[in-house]
Amino acid sequence: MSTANPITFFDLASTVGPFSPLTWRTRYVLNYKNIPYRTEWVGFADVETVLVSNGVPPTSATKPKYTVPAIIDRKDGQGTAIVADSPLIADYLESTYPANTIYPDGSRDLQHKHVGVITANVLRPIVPMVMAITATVFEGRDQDAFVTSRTQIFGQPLADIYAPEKRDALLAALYEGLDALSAYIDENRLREGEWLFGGDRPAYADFALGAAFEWFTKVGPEGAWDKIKGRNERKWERIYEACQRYSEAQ
Ligand SMILES: N[C@@H](CCC(=O)N[C@@H](CS)C(=O)NCC(=O)O)C(=O)O
Repeated sequence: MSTANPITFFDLASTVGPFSPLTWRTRYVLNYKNIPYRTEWVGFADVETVLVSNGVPPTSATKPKYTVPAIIDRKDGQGTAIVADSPLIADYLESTYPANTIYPDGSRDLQHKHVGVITANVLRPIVPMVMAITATVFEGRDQDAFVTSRTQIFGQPLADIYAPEKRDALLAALYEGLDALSAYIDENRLREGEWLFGGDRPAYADFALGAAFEWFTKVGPEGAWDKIKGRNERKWERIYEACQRYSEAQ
């Protein structure tokens, strides 16, 4: 890898810029590690076609089989690495570009455990809150493909998932998840510093959490970020702001 041969990073094209909580993890890591890359913006309807034509492997045996983030690293004559699936990409980038570690003190397994807790307590309750709005940040056939696929996955029209009468309960579920994550962070805190999981420097779980809030701020319900950001001693606003220094989309 060199600046002449940057990594290709596949992310979703949208009218609000990058918003996927999974691709954001990869972008933060690439930026934190100062790895030259070029984003290839892919329409939602074209994910499978573009990834297959680039030789990217599937990430699942069931639909959707092909997903972003994915990367291609043409390592200047040392072979080409093609990696999909955000945890595998994190492991690949860490082992290939170890400077600015995302797994401080050999904490790889612990970081991925933390990400599991973030997924259960933050990503899961956000999902029903963002689906209908996500459809509006795609256009034309990308929007059609998103609506068709998510209506099938959820078994109901997207507007029903976040119907007005469900909103208070969905927000309460997110508050509950944030409270649980806050307690988990307080119990597991290994180091003092601005980063919730890494202390004086970011660790992978910090990026996974910042990525969840990139998602919520871009496609969450209007005003919802303002309701949650100050909770739990402002942990969520603080981590989102700390991540902004690694948020440039190249
Ligand atoms: N396990 C994968 C999941 C990635 C994923 O679900 N990506 C979504 C965007 S957030 C995607 O590419 N979906 C394509 C589709 O639904 O067709 C990872 O962690 O990278």
